[in-house]
Amino acid sequence: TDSVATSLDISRLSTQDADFDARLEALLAWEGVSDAEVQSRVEEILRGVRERGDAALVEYTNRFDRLSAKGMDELTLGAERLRQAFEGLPVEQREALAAAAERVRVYHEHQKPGSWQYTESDGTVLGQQVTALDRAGIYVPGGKAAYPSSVLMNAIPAHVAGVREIVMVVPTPDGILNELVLAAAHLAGVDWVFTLGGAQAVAALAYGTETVPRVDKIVGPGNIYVATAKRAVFGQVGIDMIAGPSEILVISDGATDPDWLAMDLFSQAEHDEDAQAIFVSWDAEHVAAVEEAMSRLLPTMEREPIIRDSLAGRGALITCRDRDEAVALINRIAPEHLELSLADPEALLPEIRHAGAIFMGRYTAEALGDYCAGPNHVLPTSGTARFSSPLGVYDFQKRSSIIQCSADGASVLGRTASVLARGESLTAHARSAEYRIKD
Ligand code: HSO
Ligand code: ZN
Repeated sequence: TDSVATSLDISRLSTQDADFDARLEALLAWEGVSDAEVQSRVEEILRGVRERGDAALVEYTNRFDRLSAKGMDELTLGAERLRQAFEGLPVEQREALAAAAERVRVYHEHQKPGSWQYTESDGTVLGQQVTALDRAGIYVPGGKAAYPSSVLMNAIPAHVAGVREIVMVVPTPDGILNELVLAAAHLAGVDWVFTLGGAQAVAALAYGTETVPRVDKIVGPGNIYVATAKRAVFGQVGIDMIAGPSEILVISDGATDPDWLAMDLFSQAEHDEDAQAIFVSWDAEHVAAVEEAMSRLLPTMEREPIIRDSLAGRGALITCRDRDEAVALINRIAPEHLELSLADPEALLPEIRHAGAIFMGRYTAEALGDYCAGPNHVLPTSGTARFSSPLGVYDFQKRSSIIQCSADGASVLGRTASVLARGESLTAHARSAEYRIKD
């Protein structure tokens, strides 16, 4: 079996190795690409759409997606067309999509924060009012990364948040429409779809054109042109995180079927060559068994070349000393997806401080969460789980503070405000407060 074991190209690490830290850091390193050439092309496209609106949109789209549209009407799909896409699906797909959408909706309903207020003894009321964005824009990539599940994950939280209008853009290179993507848009409550992509689609959402309504926030993944354009329009509009490649970290206690674990690792690796799959266990024989399963199963995979590149480039099998070392590794890596393939994941949970989504126990494959468990699959990547959270209802809402002073309250606050205002030499502030002081 020696030749089988060595046929898998993947980093093998042990926390005992002298060079462990350096090798782990090298594996985790991810440079968000920033390219001057791309930057200047994106700026030109943004300017074109800002200055010439629909005409520029049609022109860029015809050029980049090889279309021959004469106007924006040919690049616009309304609610009726989305409904048709849904109704045209084979019943099995229709039901699966609807089941997933419903579970995602119910989960996100739980996230809805309430407005709150409290009344002080003098009658002054203080509080916070939560409101939804008026309009959200969702970018859906075309081609091999056009995931209907991602349409649900981006649009449903917006819908649950109470966003009034949801606008989606999706490129259709060579005019090819993805009916599943349109059906998902229908289920998720999308109002309009424009078949636009790239920086021109981001520009349309950010600035608005004669046809495309200007949105308040743009979410959704995209290629380097889309990411660069989103960064450039940030400030004009809100944006979500700029996602890096997808990652999974699987921890096992030695009792999970190695074939299951191998396939869980492959399920992330198959997303793209830059995706990262890492396996950790304190049971060295188990690590070897997972490696054997990976070698044996890899040739059976449809996306074998992608998985192979991903594992060779950024994958790792790590043997550690014990559970405590495994927990320290988790918190250091701050993975996007964490699988705790253990008998007692609850025991570990309180110690997990940084992870986008935590999959508890042997039965909870990440794939279930990717599609239909309910939580969002748009998660912080590249260690950003240290400071950010899954996409959620809260990303489509904002808060206003509420202050309502009673006459007595204004009199008491007036004294404090007056002193501070005079300290800042702002006498209009001071006098405005002083008018309300009762003597
Ligand atoms: N694992 C991906 C989401 C996805 N998986 C979509 C399948 N389709 C990023 O979290
Ligand atoms: Zn996935």
